[in-house]
Amino acid sequence: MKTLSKSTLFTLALVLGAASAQHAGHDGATFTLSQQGAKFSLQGPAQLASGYTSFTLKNTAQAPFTPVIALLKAGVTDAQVKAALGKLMASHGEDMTAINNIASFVGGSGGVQPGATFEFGANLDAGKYVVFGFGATDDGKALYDVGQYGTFTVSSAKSGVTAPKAAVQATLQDYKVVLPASIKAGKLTWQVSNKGAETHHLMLMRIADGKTMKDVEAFFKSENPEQAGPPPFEDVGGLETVSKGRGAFVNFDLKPGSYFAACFLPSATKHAPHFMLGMMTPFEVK
Ligand SMILES: [Cu+2]
Repeated sequence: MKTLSKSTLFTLALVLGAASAQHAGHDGATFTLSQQGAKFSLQGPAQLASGYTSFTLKNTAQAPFTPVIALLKAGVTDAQVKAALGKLMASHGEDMTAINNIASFVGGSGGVQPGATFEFGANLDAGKYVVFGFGATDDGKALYDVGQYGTFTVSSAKSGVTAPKAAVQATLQDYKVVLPASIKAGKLTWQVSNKGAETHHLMLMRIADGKTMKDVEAFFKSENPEQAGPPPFEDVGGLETVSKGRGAFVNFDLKPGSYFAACFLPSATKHAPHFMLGMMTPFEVK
């Protein structure tokens, strides 16, 4: 009998693993980013059911992955999406008008490190969706032009999956983040709802021990934050880009301490990031 090579066995294990996951009634959708040299590839299901879906965004590439998922308005083409994203990049991320006109953001992550995975869930309407990495390579190529771009369709058939019960409600408004003043430590499911008119995200920052919200404000108000020393806070996770009327579920595992929740997305009309307009709310984890 011919011996199977190691790589054949590995491939076989992947195929069997995928099959058993499907047969076990796996109800989520996994999108995996891989990399070969300067080219990326984004693999995932072509079709999903509508209703609640949990997404797993997996980074097997060597660079951080910033995946975002959006529902396209009927008839919008990939070329139109890329043109709108091009305008957003040309404005250094400040003008979301073109992309907001054709797409409704469902959620995503601001940074999945190599080898890491990000999970979130959302209610999906039927339609055509895009999933893409936002940003540029070191030599200035848009990530969606080097393979970090994919599409999938959501049918009108229902997934039948119910959304998880959230322990924390966080509401995004123009321009306010509303959430409980005190949250229990440990892994909790958060429901993030965008009740504003603009596109928002939710970023969670832990304030350094011994520092306060006053230090955070002073840091942001300093003339040159890059030279003001290390920030008095650290990024502990978040949920990327959710359009008006949408919401998502995400788990955060926070240790005790002082935190703030903020939105750093830009207001094109007010020429300021949302946190400068009030979307920055302190909270305690106990
Ligand atoms: Cu915002």
